[in-house]
Amino acid sequence: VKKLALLIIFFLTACAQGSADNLHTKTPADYGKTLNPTSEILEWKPVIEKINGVKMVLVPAGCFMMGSTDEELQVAVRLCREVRGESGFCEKSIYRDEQPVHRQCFDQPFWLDMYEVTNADYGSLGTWKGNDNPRDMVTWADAVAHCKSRGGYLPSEAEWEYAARGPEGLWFPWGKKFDSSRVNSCDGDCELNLIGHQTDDGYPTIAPVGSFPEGTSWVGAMDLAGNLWEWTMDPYGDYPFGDLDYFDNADQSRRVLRGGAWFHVGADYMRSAARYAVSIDYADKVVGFRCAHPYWESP
Ligand SMILES: [Ca+2]
Ligand SMILES: [Ca+2]
Ligand SMILES: [Ca+2]
Repeated sequence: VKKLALLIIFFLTACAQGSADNLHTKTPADYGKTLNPTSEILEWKPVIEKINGVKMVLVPAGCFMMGSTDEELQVAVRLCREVRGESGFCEKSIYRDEQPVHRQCFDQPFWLDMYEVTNADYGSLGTWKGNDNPRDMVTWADAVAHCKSRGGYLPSEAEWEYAARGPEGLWFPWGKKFDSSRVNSCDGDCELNLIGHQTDDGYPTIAPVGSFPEGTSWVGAMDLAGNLWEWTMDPYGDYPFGDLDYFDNADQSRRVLRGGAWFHVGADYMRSAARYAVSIDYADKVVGFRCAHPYWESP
C-alpha cells in the first residue's frame, strides 16, 4: 500500500511539473522580454499561452494613466450626442466617475483571457448555443466562481483598463478614433440601430469571440470593446482607484462593467475608460466576462 501511495505521489508530482514546464517555469526573459516598465512595452508583441485549456495573453508589468482627461470626456459627450441628439441627456457628469486621471502601476505581469469566456469554456453547451459564443447571463458571483475554478480570478478594473488601452492611454483598444467595423456593436441589422449606421458588422446580437481581429488591443486581447460587457472584480467607488479608502468607501452591492456590448449604438461606453456600475446580482444578455491569471503562481 505504501508503495502504491508513493507511486501515486510520484505520478501527481510528475503531472504538476508537466504543466509547470509549459508555463510557470518560464521567466519573462524566456519570452525575450524584460517586462520592465520601459519604452519597450510600447512595441509589445502579444504573447499567447494556453492556460488550463484556455488561450490567455501576457500583460507586461508597467504603468498607465487610469481614467479620462477633460478632453476625453468631451469626446464621450460627442459620441453620446451622435446617438441621442443634441437634446438627449449627454452631460459630462455621466462620465465624471472616470476622473481624476491617476497613475496605476503593475510591478508583476499577469495573464488575461484572449477572448470573453465562451459557452465551451463555461461548460454550458446544450443550454447555450454555439461553442464559440461568449457566455452571457452570468452574475458577478458566477464569473468569480468560474475564474477561480480555472486557477485564476476576475480582473480588477485597473487590470482590465490597462490591457485595453495600454501605456499609451488609447481611448479604444485599437486607437483614439471609434470605428464601428472593429467591434461587435449595434449597427446595420441590429434592431436598436437608431442612427442608421452605414456599417453592418453582420451580427445583430452576440458574435463568436474573436470575430473582430481589427479591434485587438496591444496585448492581443480581443472583443474588449463590444460583444459582451464584462464584469470586473471591483466594487463601485470614486477614483483614485485601489487604495484603502477606495475599498472602504466603495459600494459593495455594485460591481463595474467594462467595454460596452452588442446592443450599444453609440461609442461612449465602448471607450476603454468607461465604467458602468450594476447590482452584483445582475445577469443579462449583454453581460459576460473574462478571467485573469497570476504570472507567478505560488507552488
Ligand atoms: Ca460594429
Ligand atoms: Ca453587431
Ligand atoms: Ca467585451
